[in-house]
Amino acid sequence: MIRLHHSNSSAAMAPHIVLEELGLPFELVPVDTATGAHRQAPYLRLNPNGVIPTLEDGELVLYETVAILMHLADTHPEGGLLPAMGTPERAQAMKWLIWSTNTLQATLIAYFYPERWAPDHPAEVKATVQARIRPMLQQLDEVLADGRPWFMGAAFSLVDVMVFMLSRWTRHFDDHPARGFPHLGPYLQRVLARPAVQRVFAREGLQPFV
Ligand SMILES: N[C@@H](CCC(=O)N[C@@H](CS)C(=O)NCC(=O)O)C(=O)O
Repeated sequence: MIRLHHSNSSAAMAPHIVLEELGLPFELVPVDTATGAHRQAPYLRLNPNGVIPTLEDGELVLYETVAILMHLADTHPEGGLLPAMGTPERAQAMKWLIWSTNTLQATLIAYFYPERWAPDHPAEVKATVQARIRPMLQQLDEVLADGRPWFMGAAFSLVDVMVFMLSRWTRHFDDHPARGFPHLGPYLQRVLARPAVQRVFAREGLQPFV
């Protein structure tokens, strides 16, 4: 049985969506961040970074959201969540997955923990993050401008899961949340409408708001 160490409305949303998209049996293991469970020894033994998510799949213990997504897609190729190995489409999907986590997600994290960057200036950190995120959202919007249904084209993929989750993290931005971009906004509604995403929102107790 696959076990996903999870908290609601966190980066665990991405593997949660993928598990639902693939229709796999899995167990959600709640990690209570309010009490700091992610920084205590039992969880740190699984993930020494003390961040969520972590996946257990048999003997395999895996952290890093995108690595978890790729593992699930690779072990369930029938789900078609990644293009075939060795193709230009696969290379582009890898590019976007890596960009999503090492550029978009890494920048967004400072918005949620601004005191870690400048303890005395959290408002300035949040403002800086929002300014830096804006061209990244613009970059996503430009890809979608040709009217493609999903980010990589005709097929829904792991890239959609990351773009959707991280776009949602901008929902409380002061001026330019992702949903306000002309192509990104309707696209996010398409992802939100997927039955697997709806099940995740219901289970995590989230409002249908991106
Ligand atoms: N690069 C990691 C980042 C994960 C991450 O930052 N998770 C957040 C939740 S969205 C977390 O656990 N934060 C708790 C903390 O930093 O104290 C990944 O993608 O798995």
